[in-house]
Amino acid sequence: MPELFGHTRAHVGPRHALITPDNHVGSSLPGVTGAAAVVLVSPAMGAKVAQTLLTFQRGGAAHIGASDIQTFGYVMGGGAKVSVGPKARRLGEGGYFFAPAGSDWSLSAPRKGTQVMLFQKRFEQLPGTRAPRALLSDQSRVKGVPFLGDPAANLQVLLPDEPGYDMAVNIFAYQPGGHLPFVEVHIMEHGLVMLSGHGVYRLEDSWYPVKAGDAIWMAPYCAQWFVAMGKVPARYLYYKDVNRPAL
Ligand code: UGY
Ligand code: MN
Repeated sequence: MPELFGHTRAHVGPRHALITPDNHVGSSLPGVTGAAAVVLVSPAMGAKVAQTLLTFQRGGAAHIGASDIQTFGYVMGGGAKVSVGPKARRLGEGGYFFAPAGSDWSLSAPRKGTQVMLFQKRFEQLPGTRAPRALLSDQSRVKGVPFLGDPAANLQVLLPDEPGYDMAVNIFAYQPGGHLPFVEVHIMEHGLVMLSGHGVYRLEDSWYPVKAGDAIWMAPYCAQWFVAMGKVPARYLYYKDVNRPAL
């Protein structure tokens, strides 16, 4: 149901934020052409991660040079050819890529309307660990596991679980009524997008009804809890920073 004019479900606070598709305003991103770029989460709101939704027209493209920024991209819909360094592959909906720091990446030949969600973080190297590597894959190749033994909350870990990686990106899928087992409070930051379904997200002391397309930022130590509601499963894709000492 459309919201009454002058109203929004969006909330941007110092420790968490909710941005809904009704709020989107595009900006231009260096290296990206023929696409709308909506920066949903960024250091401008206090985050250490940037989460950006790219929506490509036919003929659009991205060419991003190597730097100390690493990029994870997930195809929310449509499809395109993606290259990370010398590796290249056509990715469809559910496909994803990881370009480590020091690696260029590009996207070309998108189907009209192709949507890609990016999570970008400045890499923090950990001496003595193996460097993160380029990856082009698909969520269907990643086995899910019941979260803390609960079959109603299924977790897919999309990046290698190795100490060299300082970021993780996972997919959580909940059966209707499935929920996080307890209110989490942790040092890791999250950027998140609802992929499908509905639910209620608790962020600090507020409860938000959420649905597909909504994006959420949770600062470190933001109290968080989710329950899937409605008649269909709810799924979300989320980022977190991992494997680095607090000091
Ligand atoms: O990995 C996590 O911290 C995850 N359980 N958090 C969340 O889904 N809000
Ligand atoms: Mn969490």
